[in-house]
Amino acid sequence: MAGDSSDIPLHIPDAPHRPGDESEFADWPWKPEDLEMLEIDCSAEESSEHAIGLVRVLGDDNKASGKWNPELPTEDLKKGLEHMLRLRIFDDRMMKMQRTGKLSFYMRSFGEEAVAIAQTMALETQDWLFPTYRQPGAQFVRGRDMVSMICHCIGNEEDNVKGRQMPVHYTYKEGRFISVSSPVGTQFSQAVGVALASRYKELDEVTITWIGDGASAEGDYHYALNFAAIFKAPVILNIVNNQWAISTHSNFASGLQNFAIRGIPYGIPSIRVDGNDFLALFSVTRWARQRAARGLGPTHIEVLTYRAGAHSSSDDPSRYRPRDENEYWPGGDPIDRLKDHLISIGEWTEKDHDKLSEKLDNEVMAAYKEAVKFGDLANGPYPSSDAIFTEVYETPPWHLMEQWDEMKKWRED
Ligand SMILES: Cc1ncc(C[n+]2csc(CCOP(=O)(O)OP(=O)(O)O)c2C)c(N)n1
Ligand SMILES: [Mg+2]
Repeated sequence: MAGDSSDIPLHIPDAPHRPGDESEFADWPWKPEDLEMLEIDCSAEESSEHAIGLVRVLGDDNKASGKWNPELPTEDLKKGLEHMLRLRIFDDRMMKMQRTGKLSFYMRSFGEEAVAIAQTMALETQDWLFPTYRQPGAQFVRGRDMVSMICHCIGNEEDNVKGRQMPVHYTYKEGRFISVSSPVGTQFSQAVGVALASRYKELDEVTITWIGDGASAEGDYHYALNFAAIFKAPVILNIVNNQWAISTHSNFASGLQNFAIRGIPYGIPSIRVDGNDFLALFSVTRWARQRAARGLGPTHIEVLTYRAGAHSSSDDPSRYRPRDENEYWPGGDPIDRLKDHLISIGEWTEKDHDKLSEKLDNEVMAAYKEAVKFGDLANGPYPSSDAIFTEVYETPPWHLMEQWDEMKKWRED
């Protein structure tokens, strides 16, 4: 381990497993029956057990039990399964498009599909979403058209942000899905600001935001928690601990092995939840929404999961972790788990699953064909370069006008 063998007299954490090592994760001691439902007006201290433990609903056999079981109608479970499968198939196709030069860059949500989908389904449509690039699935829940998402990823004429953002850095105004920011972490304090505005205006709106384990080492995370606690902002603050930043293990982002309990000293009730358990995620988020809506303030949630794929299309995880590590993750795969649950209650079959996969694959392919009618990456047409200067200022300041004129001259040459 680098921390033990280095000449530097500092402890430099290393990842538990590196390429060539055998991955090993300790078995989870947590069971769905462990934790009681928390009182809606509980204090931060009263949530300690929930921050140290793990809220689960689906047990090792994928049967639902325990006090946190949200008792969702089967139709909602099927809808959740469909959205998760849609996202996985969409991601796989888009990744292939990137590898064949049809997209410049891509990021998958592989292994984390439950997070944004279950959590957004637990909210109301007027609630604000401040996501990272790892929560595009929320848009499916809010009804975004896949053609529009692909046009954005290509950056063609129909891209709703006109090429100003990297692929997968979506923005979807109609669904209150705020633009993903490339500098990681900024959304966390912005979300608290919007939540405070909703409270100030006495609107029935809650804000949810997510940050990665890596980005939670930044100041933005701490400012957000402090402001949210002081002003009792109606906000749900999620840290998605998927074990990795890019090549940096989560033990580089916190001196603790637990991210949830960091909310307690700020005075925020904090819960750790199994991020691959659709039902547990739904339940914890619905509880946090009720708290926020009743004026009881923020909730801090660690979503415990594993980034099963590469960080992005520019990353090769086999350089820094065992290739098959995701297969050893004790939380399994979120799609398989909800699927097994539905099969166990007699509401789903392997055949239904295959049929749905085929339908979704056709949907994705048809959407891609439709999207390239508005321009492909190689040939365009692309948004006008004027878009760099438009729609930010009502009247652009003189120095931007000068640059704009310069660009126009350069374009004419
Ligand atoms: C402020 C800032 N620093 C560094 C980067 C480069 N970068 C992009 S994503 C990333 C890792 C983030 O990891 P994490 O927060 O755990 O999110 P995950 O990708 O695991 O979802 C880094 C270092 C960036 N985009 N912005
Ligand atoms: Mg991470």
